[in-house]
Amino acid sequence: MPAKNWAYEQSRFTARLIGIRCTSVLQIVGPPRAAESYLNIPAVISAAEIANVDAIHPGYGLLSENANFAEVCETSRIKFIGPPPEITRMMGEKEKARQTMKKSGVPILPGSDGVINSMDEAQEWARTIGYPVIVKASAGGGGRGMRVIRNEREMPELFHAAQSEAAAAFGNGDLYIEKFIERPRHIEFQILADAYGNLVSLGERECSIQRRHQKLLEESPSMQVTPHMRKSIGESLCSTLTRIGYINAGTVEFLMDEQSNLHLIEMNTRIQVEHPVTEMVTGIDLVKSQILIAVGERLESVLQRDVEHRGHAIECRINAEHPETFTPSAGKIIAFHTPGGTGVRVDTAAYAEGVIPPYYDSLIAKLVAHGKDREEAMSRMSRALEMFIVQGIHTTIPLHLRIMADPEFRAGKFDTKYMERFLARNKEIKAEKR
Ligand code: MV4
Repeated sequence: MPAKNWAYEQSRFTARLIGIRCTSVLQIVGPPRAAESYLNIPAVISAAEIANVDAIHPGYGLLSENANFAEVCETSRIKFIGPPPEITRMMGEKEKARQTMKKSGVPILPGSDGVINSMDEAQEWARTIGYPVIVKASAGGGGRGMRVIRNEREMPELFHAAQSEAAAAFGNGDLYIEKFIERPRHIEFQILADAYGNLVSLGERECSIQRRHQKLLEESPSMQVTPHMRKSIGESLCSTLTRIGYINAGTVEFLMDEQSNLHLIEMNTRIQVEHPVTEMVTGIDLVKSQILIAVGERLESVLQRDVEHRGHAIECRINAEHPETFTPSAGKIIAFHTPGGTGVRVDTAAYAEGVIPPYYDSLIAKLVAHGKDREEAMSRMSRALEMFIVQGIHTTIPLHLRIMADPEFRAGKFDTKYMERFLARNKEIKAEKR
């Protein structure tokens, strides 16, 4: 099983612990290609019925934010571990989500009020907001259907490009427009909500270290978020999400501008790959919480006043990829040895002699280090990366070792353009060594 389904794997353990019937449906869900198995709703439902499961934890990608799937689960009397389908559907319409959050005072970027369908409207909004602006697909995500527009002359071409890309990719050409932030940091807030209107905010994660919209390393807390910001953003998120009846774990994405202001951009209604850093600093098991919430338990053990943020945690995504070219590296693992020790956590399903199939995301392990402060987390991470042995396939371990040693990273001076700079700089380092 790909490690990207780790939340699913974790949930199976928890389900067994709390006495829910739980079976691995992976053998009967279908052929390896995701389109024929994990993304095939009838195949998943059939497998779940054959296995007589009570609930489905959808993991991270795949059907985790598919409202239709959540509905089919409910009509099949299988509990979908996630928010009600109406909420998933609304949050999937990014512009609607944005307006909903704006109404209750969560800070959003200056931008259009609703979707824009004509170029004239786009020109008008851009003049009001001021260039540069960014047009985004309302049904989008992961950077598709987005264009940065720097002046009025570029608008016609780029507006139409974004529109046709969105229509082709999502079957929906709706666009909205926002002020463009030049060098943002990507910071997201974790929340947890039960079915009785109890909400807690579990602080933020810094996720700026990414390449082509794929995160590589995440940490919590963010060095740029003050206790006051954490509290005030957390409170406004909790009140908004209570009002709309949000249930389950949820992640709210923000961009931080150069003046350290946070602006909401979108919300994810699933648990995310990087949730372990929040678990490490808060001590709260998020996947277990999701399951307990789904079976109707109250969030009594997690009161906002009891939530503590202890120390610092960093996660390195160990991908089966070449560390320089990032080309996927499928195949048989020859040797596999995971590090351990105080403050080190490894989430993986990989093992020696196991085969990494070419069909899925390349994430094979998450290496998480926790320490009393960022320095200690970094030094534990470096040591753990050095001890981690994976032979037979390429991994991103050497890349993470370099990042840990990078003065810019160590100083916490980064934004979403960090990896571009890092990779340019490290080519030179290698050339010098040769
Ligand atoms: C932005 C932005 C700058 N200004 N919005 C990219 C993916 C999508 N979720 C949002 N994205 C961005 N939205 C405004 N108004 C820059 C990005 C962006 C980005 C955001 C987070 C992490 C990495 C990124 C890489 C390139 C662009």
